[in-house]
Amino acid sequence: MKLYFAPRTRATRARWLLEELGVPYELVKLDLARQENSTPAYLAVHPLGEVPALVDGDVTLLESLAICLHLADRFPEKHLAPLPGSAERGPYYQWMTFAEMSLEPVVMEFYRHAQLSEEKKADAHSEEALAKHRTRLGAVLDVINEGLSGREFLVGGAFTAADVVMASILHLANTLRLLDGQPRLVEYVKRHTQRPAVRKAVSG
Ligand SMILES: N[C@@H](CCC(=O)N[C@@H](CS)C(=O)NCC(=O)O)C(=O)O
Repeated sequence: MKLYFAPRTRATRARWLLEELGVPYELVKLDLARQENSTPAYLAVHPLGEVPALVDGDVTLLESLAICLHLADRFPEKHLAPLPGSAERGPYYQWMTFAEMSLEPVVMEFYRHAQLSEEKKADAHSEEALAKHRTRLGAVLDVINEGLSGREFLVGGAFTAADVVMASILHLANTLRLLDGQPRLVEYVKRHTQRPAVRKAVSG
């Protein structure tokens, strides 16, 4: 397997999962600042020039969520995904997609806002939009907080790929100081980002 990767991007979640699985893979690092993701060679792999992309045999996969779902299923003996049809499989899909479809978009609104100039940040329209996003974010975080009530992991009492995806996005939220007032979520992020596989996934 070959993972196309760039540091501090959504590709880290795929690399983290590969490290958790402990399976061999080739890492192809792209320097986004040098636009190595815009070469004809890479556009032939990912037509949008985004990372990650995973080549697994004859199949090339785009989308970090699809890559994580695929990798966790591909090595069932590693127990990083509940089996299809099991009671835990539905909640597993739920948390994977909740992280990607409900949490990530609102966190990205704050990420983009943080990149604005001070002048644009102070703009009334921007302030108003941010207030709306803050309400939405609070509601989304409350759902996750409730889901983690009395549990260490999202699904079935054990670490799964759903924790990789959720903790990755919550980690970004935490660096943006969006988890202030959510101690359970901060603790969840800290616990998961201290895993040895994370250290390997962000190294070198
Ligand atoms: N939904 C896609 C989004 C991929 C994406 O937007 N990747 C960003 C990095 S996080 C990227 O490669 N951007 C290209 C660039 O910055 O030039 C996924 O989850 O894989």
